[in-house]
Amino acid sequence: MSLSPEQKAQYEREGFLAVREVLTVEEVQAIRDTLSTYLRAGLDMLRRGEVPESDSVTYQGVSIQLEPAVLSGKVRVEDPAFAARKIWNLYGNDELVTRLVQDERILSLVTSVLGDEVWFFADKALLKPPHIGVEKPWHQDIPYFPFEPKAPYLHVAVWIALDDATAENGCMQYIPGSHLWGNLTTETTWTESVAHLAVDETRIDPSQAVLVEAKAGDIVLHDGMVLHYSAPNRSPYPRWAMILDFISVRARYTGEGQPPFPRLRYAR
Ligand SMILES: O=C(O)CCC(=O)C(=O)O
Repeated sequence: MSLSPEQKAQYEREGFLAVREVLTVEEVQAIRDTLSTYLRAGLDMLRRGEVPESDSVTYQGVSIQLEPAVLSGKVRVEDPAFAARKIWNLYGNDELVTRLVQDERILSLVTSVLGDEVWFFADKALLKPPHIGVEKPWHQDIPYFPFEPKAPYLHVAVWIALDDATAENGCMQYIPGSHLWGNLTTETTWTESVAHLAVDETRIDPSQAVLVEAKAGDIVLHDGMVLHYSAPNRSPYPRWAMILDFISVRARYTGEGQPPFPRLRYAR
């Protein structure tokens, strides 16, 4: 499943690329079931009408962040699987996601854009539940992470659609070519209880944004410097996506000591 020369050139020019039908319906369902199991167990208190004091809880090493409307008590959700904004840190805690990170199809896509050797350093699923899913403001990814330089072609996010993602339920939006504009990250902003690293929005013309609708099982690759955004979900449909973050071993780790991440290769 490596990229064709045309796909690679498109990715390098635009900073993102949709690759269709990578995971099967059954594989997507298995990931959704796994996430639902953690969400239902980790947020079980919601069924008793109790809301955690802090915006995040940890269950079996997996972290879960509530949607602001649930945390504030404004909205009560029957099924805890549709109460969270984000669930992360599954790699190493959950067998299915740990295998997914090492999946040949995914490593092949990642190494076609980053080169043969990479670190896998983060997983997260962003869940945008029906009606209450908040927006993710315009941002670049690398400024969030302990790597230098903040430059293109080092980090790739593998964004896996676990539902059909549409304009209505908050699909991804990108400004083509913006991965070449430098580091525009300026300050921390908030969507109620959720913090974000925001960019200088005077540099963004949202009419230039390309909306990338995706079917469940499609993958969208994006560069760590490309400007991207997703709208709030006001629709009755969930928009779950799993995101796996990889970085080239050419990047410099700025945390303490050696990078504590698995170093992965794809044998072509
Ligand atoms: O899935 C989303 O809505 C946003 C994802 C995102 O911003 C990211 O992967 O950096």
